[in-house]
Amino acid sequence: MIKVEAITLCEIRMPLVHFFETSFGRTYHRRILLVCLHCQGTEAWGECVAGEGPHYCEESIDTAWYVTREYLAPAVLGKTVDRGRDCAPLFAGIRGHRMAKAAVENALWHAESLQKGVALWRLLGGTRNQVACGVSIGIQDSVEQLLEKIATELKAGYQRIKVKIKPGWDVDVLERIRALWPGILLSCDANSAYTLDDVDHLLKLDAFNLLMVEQPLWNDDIYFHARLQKRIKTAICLDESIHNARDAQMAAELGACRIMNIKVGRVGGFSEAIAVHDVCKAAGIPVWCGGMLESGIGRAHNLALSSLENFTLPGDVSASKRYWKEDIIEPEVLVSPQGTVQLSDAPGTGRVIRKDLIQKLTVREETLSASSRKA
Ligand code: OSB
Ligand code: MG
Repeated sequence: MIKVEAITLCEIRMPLVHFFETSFGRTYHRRILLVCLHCQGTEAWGECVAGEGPHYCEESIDTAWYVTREYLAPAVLGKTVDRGRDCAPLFAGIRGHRMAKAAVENALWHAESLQKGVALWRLLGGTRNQVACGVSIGIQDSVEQLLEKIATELKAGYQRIKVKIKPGWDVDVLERIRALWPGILLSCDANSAYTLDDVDHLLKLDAFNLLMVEQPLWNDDIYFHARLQKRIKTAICLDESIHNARDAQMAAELGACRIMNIKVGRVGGFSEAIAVHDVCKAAGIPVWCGGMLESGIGRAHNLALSSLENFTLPGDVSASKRYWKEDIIEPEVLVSPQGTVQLSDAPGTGRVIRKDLIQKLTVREETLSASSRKA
């Protein structure tokens, strides 16, 4: 039994070690909403992966703060639940805001794993304690800089390189990469930067033996990706357009992709992420875990999810030090020279939350309790 007595919302500001650029813009620092549930002596944490603005999806850290404070926290405060899985039904009357919901739900799963004294990855139904890691490399100021970054990550042992593309930074860039590394596992991510007018151009990607091209078309589209997948040989991977298990089923039935990326924030929490995983497994579609430039809390949750059976491709789950000078968990996420992360059997995520450091990074904080809401 988990009783949620109080919830602390905490916004931290963390500068990135290196800027991260996608087809929708460049990020130099992250504003991250952390959610801490206070449950009879247990403190459980979740991370909201929404960005600073509504660019990857409709949510932002400020919409997430608002909806958590006004709707999600009141839905769980003072409630007693048995399991993290029981969280989603409490939010049934609240539409959308999946990243905000995921932070609360995932914290409840964390609470459950701590209370039961089991590893979170086992609670989620994971079957492997070693996770394969790839990296996502943003658009750089020059191709030379990108090639240098790829060389560094390959030397570190990462098993798959993904590069961000957009019109004007695509075919020529991939040509330069393949000239140096003809055999590496390579993919690209357009973050919805193209339209059907670009199909002939997108077909040129078939020359590069890519593992996949991620979300080439509109963020809210499945149907036209199916039309494109009929023409392009490279496997399409959907990211932005998959919000739940029904979307995954539709994409599978339409043939809109041959690979899927699962981000627990994008689908609203661990229970829906597991449901998407199961749909893909039944449809024969391999999945991998996406990343959203998470701090250690979200990073550890992504690793736990990646232990499920059908996560057979390397995920965007990489070391803390690629993003942060100092991460807010201890030990931070370390990647082996073989490009893997070892999952621990300790309760929860096997990491200590560095509350001292969180305190230093905090720019706003508010604690809500069942009694304060009634006032
Ligand atoms: O599409 O995967 C994406 C970051 C922000 C928004 C969208 C995406 C990304 C990444 C980051 O690729 C991957 C990571 O966290 O390492
Ligand atoms: Mg993506």
